[in-house]
Amino acid sequence: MTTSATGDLRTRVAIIGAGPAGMLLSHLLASEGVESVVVESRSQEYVAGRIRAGILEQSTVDLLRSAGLADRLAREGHEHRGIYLQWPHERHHLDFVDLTGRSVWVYGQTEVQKDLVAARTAAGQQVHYEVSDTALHDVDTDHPSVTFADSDGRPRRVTAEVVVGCDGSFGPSRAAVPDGVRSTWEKTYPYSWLGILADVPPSTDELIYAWHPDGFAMHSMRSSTVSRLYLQVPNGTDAQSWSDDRIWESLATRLGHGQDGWQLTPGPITEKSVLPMRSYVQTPMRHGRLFLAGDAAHIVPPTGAKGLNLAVADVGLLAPALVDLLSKDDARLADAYSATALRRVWRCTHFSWWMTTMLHTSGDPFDEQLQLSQLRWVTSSAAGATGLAENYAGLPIGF
Ligand code: RFL
Ligand code: PHB
Repeated sequence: MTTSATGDLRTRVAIIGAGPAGMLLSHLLASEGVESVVVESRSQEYVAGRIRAGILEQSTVDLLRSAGLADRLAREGHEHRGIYLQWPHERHHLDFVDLTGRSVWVYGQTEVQKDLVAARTAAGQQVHYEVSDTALHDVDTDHPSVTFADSDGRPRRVTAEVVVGCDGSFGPSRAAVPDGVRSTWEKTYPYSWLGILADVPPSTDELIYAWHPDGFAMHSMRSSTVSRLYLQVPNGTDAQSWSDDRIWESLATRLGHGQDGWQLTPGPITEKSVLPMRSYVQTPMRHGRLFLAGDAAHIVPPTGAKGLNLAVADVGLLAPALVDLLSKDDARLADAYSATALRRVWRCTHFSWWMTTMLHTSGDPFDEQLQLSQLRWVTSSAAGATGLAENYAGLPIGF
């Protein structure tokens, strides 16, 4: 990388966004000798502190391991064999290891992000935090660039051979694909999640996904002392309008406190927020020398635990494609990137929609009977259970 007297930078890959997709991409490229510069609108602490995903699928763990990023995950993550699916008076365990030979890990996105930042900091990666006015230029030429104002307000330009948009759903990259080229698909669901973090040991050994006439509820966790729980709430709900007591009472009802002696233990709530549910896909995931990865190209509702895993899968495909393109002048993987990545994106989009619509109540009694019928099938038929397990524990990278 070179820096001119005016502060302009030249690198091979300019990455917009220092979330999991952007930081993992810079790591994988560096391990193959391809340098990059990352620009991020938020502070390092803000990005690492955002409470988001909690489940890593097998292929994500495999990729982090092979990239040398899984030491703490091996020590502090918790491997789970499966999940519980339940509805009033019935709880069923789906054992993914028995069904598919694959498992999942409880390890928060906050921890993945800290591990990525530690590895990139140790390697001297250049990341510009707290930038503003990020803009993409000349992406359909072979000298694209990104301009921004650095944290002191100074205008900067990074000129690269490739720009990768890892800037999530609010970043400028997806709109840098011209209107006549891009297609978008979108669905907004008529409900949201109220999520809490609580300083209390989980009341379950593995995650519980619960259908209930009052609405969906889920019991997840972050560690042996921290629980993460969710309640279906109407769109537009203000998190602060739900008192802690009301949250624990609703969780107890929907998760079946007292059912077969199972107890939900409440505890101090340390974080409360509302998460809208949306599906979104933008195609193609490449335009000229601009590539999109992660939430910049697609959003899924969290019910299938796919958002972070899909971002990692994109980057797992994109890194070798860019190495071939830039170091070997071989464009085959780069040319195939969008179509290959979109196969998995649409699979996960369908799975996330399927889990969401199976478990959230809409108030329509006909739909409720279909949901219960589907839940009975998924938990009693080997074919139904295996289909869910295969999608949840994750398809291999490159599917
Ligand atoms: P990220 O993590 O959103 O990172 C994008 C980064 O780009 C930065 N950025 C810019 N940088 C420079 N210039 C600009 N103009 C920029 N605009 C934006 C942002 O500040 C940010 O740091 O996307 P990435 O890397 O693709 O990773 C994707 C995952 O973060 C995401 O899929 C999951 O977290 C989704 N998700 C969840 N997934 C789950 O599997 N389970 C969950 O429980 C879960 N909870 C969530 C979530 C996503 C949420 N968002 C996006 C609203 C909860 C929330 C609140
Ligand atoms: C979480 O722990 O935050 C979590 C787990 C599984 C999901 C969604 C969120 O499906």
